[in-house]
Amino acid sequence: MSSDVRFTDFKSDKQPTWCPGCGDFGTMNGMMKALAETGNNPDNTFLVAGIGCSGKIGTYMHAYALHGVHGRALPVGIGAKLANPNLEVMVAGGDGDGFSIGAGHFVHAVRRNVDMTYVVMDNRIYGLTKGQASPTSREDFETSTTPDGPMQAPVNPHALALAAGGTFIAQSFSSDAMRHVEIIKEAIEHPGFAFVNCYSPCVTFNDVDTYDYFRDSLVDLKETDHDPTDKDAAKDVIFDTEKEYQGVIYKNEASVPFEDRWGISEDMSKIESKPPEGAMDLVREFY
Ligand SMILES: Cc1ncc(C[n+]2csc(CCOP(=O)(O)OP(=O)(O)O)c2C)c(N)n1
Ligand code: SF4
Repeated sequence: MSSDVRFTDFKSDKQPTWCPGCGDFGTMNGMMKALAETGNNPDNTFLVAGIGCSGKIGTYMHAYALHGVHGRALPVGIGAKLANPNLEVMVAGGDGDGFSIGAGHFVHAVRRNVDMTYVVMDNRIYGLTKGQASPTSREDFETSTTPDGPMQAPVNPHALALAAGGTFIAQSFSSDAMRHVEIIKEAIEHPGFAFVNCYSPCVTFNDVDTYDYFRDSLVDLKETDHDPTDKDAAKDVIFDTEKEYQGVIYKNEASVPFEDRWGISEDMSKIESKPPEGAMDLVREFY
């Protein structure tokens, strides 16, 4: 891997169509910086994006990329990593993509613990489809389709991840650029499935979960005595509904990625084109 890669090497030549001020700009810039600063380059990086405003990131970043099907980015990332463990795999998408239609994949991706990074660009709304409530919207968040709010408590993605055996669970904020980069770098370097929920405000459809709101309310775990290797301490943070936190909430230092546990270290993209000896005899046995 080249050491002189700059974060701008991860920028594609496409002009983002995100609204001016959208949190997704900061989230993406931080991801590119973190990739460059961890010694990655566009040639070894595979980015899988979901569907949504957030999903457009697959077009705006220069790397191997796939803009997939709504809620289905994670299994594609897992498959790619297992087929070629040399790839740096990053998956990104919105809170709708990850925690409603893709919720099943999220839980099972966490369980499997393949070495990859999952960044959820959480704006607590469906942006692309023009402002409906998402799974992380507040109970009383009024939208055109939920005039009295969703009338149910939001999903707690960190709790889902912890319950599924998550080995790296974190929260960042797109506007706190330095901390966002630090957290994503730690996620990339974690051996296993690293989940970072990033608050990425939607300036067009969400006038509640704004930059000002997050700036005023976020408590940085780095400035507290929080020990991310302590699961009980992580639970306290995750179930504290009175405060918003940023930082690494939980990290299992004994994490062994799925592919290392099961000896999947071969780059399958280099498999010879002819079948292994005896393979055809085996196939004929079942005719
Ligand atoms: C199978 C399927 N169902 C529904 C949609 C419509 N759809 C497109 S994006 C989206 C939700 C977007 O919200 P989120 O994932 O939070 O991303 P954001 O746009 O806020 O970044 C929906 C429901 C779709 N494209 N495909
Ligand atoms: S609608 Fe919201 S999430 Fe989508 S680009 Fe605009 S500000 Fe960003």
